[in-house]
Amino acid sequence: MATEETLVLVKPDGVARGLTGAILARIEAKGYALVDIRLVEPDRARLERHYAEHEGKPFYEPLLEFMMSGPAVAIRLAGNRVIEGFRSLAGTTDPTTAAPGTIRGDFGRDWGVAVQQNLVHGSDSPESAARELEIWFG
Ligand code: DAT
Ligand code: MG
Repeated sequence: MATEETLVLVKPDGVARGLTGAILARIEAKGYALVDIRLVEPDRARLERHYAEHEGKPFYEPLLEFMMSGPAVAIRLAGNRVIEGFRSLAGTTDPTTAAPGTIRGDFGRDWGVAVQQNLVHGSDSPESAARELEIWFG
């Protein structure tokens, strides 16, 4: 057993489309523990910290604009190998080709939306999880 914590975000598209409950249901069905959860309206400064690794990339500005387009839900999630496990539940980054059975594959739209509208974020390593949990939960 390697119990660990990760940061999950239900992004503004997930909240706006009323999918928060469906996404939480999958997380809970897997057996992960909700340690903390809150509705957030992140400002630019917080998003710049969160997405620091992507600064300068072509999709950086549209990504920040999208993340400021409405409320999101931040979740501190705990479980056995939850960092890798949640990313497996989420599916690959581009929802157009994410596998069926994953959050992005089942709920991601394939028309008229950009890649950043992929419903969820999950930390990608123990180092990222520690850094991101500090940014969103202090
Ligand atoms: P992930 O969210 O799967 O960890 P990432 O960390 O590489 O993916 O990128 C962060 C977010 O940026 C991603 O959820 C959506 C957006 N993004 C990534 N690559 C993109 C691209 N080529 N075009 C548009 N948006 C992109
Ligand atoms: Mg990432």
